[in-house]
Amino acid sequence: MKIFPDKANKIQFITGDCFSQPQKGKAIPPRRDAHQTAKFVVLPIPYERTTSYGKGAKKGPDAILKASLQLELWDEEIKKEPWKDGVYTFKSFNCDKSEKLFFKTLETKVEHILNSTDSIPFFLGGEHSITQALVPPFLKKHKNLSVLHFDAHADLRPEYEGSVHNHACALHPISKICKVVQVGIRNVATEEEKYTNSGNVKTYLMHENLNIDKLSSKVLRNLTSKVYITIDADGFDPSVMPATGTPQPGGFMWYNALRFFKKICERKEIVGVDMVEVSPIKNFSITEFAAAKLIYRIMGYLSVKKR
Ligand SMILES: [Mn+2]
Repeated sequence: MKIFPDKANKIQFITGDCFSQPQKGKAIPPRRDAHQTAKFVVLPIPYERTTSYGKGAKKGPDAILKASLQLELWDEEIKKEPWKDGVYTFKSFNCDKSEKLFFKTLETKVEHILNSTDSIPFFLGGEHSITQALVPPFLKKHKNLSVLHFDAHADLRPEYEGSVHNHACALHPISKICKVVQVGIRNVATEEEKYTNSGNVKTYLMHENLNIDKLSSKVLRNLTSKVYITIDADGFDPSVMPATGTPQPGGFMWYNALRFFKKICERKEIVGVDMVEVSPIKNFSITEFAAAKLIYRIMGYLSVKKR
């Protein structure tokens, strides 16, 4: 593994290697080489420009990191402490630039991470359009990659409100360059219907796929061997993750989603994950905590696997 040259970014751990800031009374000094040896790296990306309904996605990454302080390090389902495999959290990515420059520099940053570590990156959004910059570097690194898209919305519009980088278009450019398998979908616009179940896209509508075991078998058959997972908070039922910009009734319940992700993690090689569209509601922290717990649980599913 190459040395990670990003020296400015040696920050934000809990108990040495976990994915948040030092926890009072529990902090262990990070190992010097944590960023090279960590099995997981976390990049917060507080980007928000095109949210169309509820605002606040830019506050998502910090809220998730803060909520992660409340996680028990021993995971009750995994029955071990996944953080011990090493989790390195980067400083938040600077989103304060023009749209064009933002997408270009984010892609470069991801490429840099992939070229300098073998860690599995977890990205914290931010609005869903960031996925457009996150996936292409993975396609350069991995042959036979597909994207698992967990969302209430198909996000397949070629452009929306004058921007190709609108959150409503998040998956459109990706669907042109690799296979996309969508789950949780329960909101499709007239103009994007033609992009569902067409070309590289396989769409599983939520109401037609309420049996999670059957759904996961179908999804597994459609994904390639290596998988990038993009998780929009609104893929969950709003009772699980209420704080999100464009909520929709009737999404994945907590344990169903976990069972689903566990199967995917067991059967496929997961190369990267993003968790987007958490828009914190003041004094109502369940969404960011659920997101932190989900991320830690997915790390757990991956940590019990032999790579
Ligand atoms: Mn969505």
